[in-house]
Amino acid sequence: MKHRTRKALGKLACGAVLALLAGAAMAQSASADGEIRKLDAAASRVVIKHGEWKGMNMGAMTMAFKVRSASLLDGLKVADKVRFSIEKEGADFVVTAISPVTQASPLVLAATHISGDKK
Ligand SMILES: [Cu+2]
Repeated sequence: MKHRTRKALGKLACGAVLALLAGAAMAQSASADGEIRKLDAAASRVVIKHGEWKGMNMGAMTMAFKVRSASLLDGLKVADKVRFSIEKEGADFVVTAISPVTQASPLVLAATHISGDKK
């Protein structure tokens, strides 16, 4: 009887560890801002220059990503500033979402407005 109880507990603990590992794997996604350096829709790849990325433990670099679907690259072009999300799949970083970031920041818009008022 005692043996049985211990075995059951062992199984339970093992399940809990697996759940924790699964949770850690799912947490391997992040988003960042970058600039498109290269587009290859046919190969579902994109090369993005990104700044320091603390969440992913990376310094500033230019790196290649797979994209989940080539259609994610529709309407994008080299030199576009983008915000993108990635997920780690094995050894690959896969882009799951990517969209252009508008060039004019609120600060620039404010400056334009002030100079406009002076006229
Ligand atoms: Cu990187």
